[in-house]
Amino acid sequence: MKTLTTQVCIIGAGPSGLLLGQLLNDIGVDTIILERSSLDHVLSRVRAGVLEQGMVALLERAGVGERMHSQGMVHGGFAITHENDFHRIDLDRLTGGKTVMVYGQTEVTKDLVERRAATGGVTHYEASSVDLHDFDGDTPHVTCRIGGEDVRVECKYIAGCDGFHGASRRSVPESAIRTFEKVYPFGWLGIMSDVPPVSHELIYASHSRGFALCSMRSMSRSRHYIQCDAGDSVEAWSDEQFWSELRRRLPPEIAETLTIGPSFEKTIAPLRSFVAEPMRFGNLFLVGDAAHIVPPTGAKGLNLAASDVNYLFEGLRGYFLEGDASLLDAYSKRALSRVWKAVRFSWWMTTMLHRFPNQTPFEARILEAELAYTLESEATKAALAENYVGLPY
Ligand code: RFL
Ligand code: PHB
Repeated sequence: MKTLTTQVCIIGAGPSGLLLGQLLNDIGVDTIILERSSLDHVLSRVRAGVLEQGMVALLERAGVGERMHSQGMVHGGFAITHENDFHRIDLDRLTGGKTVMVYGQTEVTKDLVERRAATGGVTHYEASSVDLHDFDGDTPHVTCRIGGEDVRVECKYIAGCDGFHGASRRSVPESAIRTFEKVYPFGWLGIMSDVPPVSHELIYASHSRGFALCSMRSMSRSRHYIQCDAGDSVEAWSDEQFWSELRRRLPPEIAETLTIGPSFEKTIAPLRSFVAEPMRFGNLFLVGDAAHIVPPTGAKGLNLAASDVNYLFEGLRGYFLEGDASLLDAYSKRALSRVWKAVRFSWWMTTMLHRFPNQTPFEARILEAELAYTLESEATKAALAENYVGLPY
């Protein structure tokens, strides 16, 4: 068995693990990242696209702002359509000058991977059988297999950044953890295609046939989603069927200008809300999707991962650089307070914009009134905008 030693062992090289690793690296705190998949696989995943200003600031601080600022797109608003009506949410005006950055998670990950390599950070890809030990005691360590060799990583703290299906949360005894979950009775079928986006801003479409979203990665690459049945399979949807269904959910004047083309990625994501409490167990901290999941409607998952990283980074910096553990002790409370507000916002957007099977006529009318009121009132639009650009850290 080979033994490695570090200050913080990070499980998972997704955006949470890489961002935390870089921020710590830059202040001289030593980290080792253990990632189950290959680097190629990590860089091939297509996920989020909308970054809040808090996350943009953290990425700048981690030294990866340059490509984001040159290739990402600053959006001062987005649209919500309701059947054939079009409403613009002017984020800039409603929030007093705040905006979001449209820049793909895949690109964020790539920038962080490159920066870690350039600054000498250690990441072990294809680390299998990752197992966490004694995080409640004095000798926290992680064991795994890397390149056919058994490895033991000894550390002071473990950061569980290994996503919803990772090993970290599962290694906590059930009696020590409380979970909250809501599974929505539909999914999102998403495609990526090299066609220009239908509009220069995102369009969230609420329609009697179901929800749809027109998003983008650049002015020549578009990302579209449609609400689909929970049990649907990707094979059941040809590109033609996808585009035709999307068109039907958009107001005609928008549908007419939609450019279609072959998809080069097509996946179905289930929609769920999930929170695990607390987010700290002794010397183990859960971060990002390892601790919570939100449905993508509010564009909050990746951004929540970033705010967790911010709180944990502040705590670890206090401990390692100043010998002060107070912010580390406050991690779970600070993170969860922001997490629940984003869980609420994501649930609200999802409920208001989707069609639910088995909805009673009463519930359907209430949700119609909710959407109509939200789009009519300056006060509710301001609340929507404030949450969409991201609550303060
Ligand atoms: P990740 O990205 O899942 O990374 C976890 C990493 O851990 C590795 N891993 C392990 N490593 C070692 N040992 C194990 N046992 C391991 N088990 C797993 C995995 O291989 C992986 O590399 O979690 P992280 O870093 O917390 O990041 C979270 C975000 O990825 C996620 O919240 C967002 O993608 C959610 N999301 C969106 N968030 C937004 O803020 N804005 C959006 O617009 C947005 N759109 C989306 C989304 C998620 C989607 N899907 C597919 C779920 C759109 C979609 C379709
Ligand atoms: C995306 O571009 O993938 C995206 C954008 C906004 C969302 C969800 C996903 O709310």
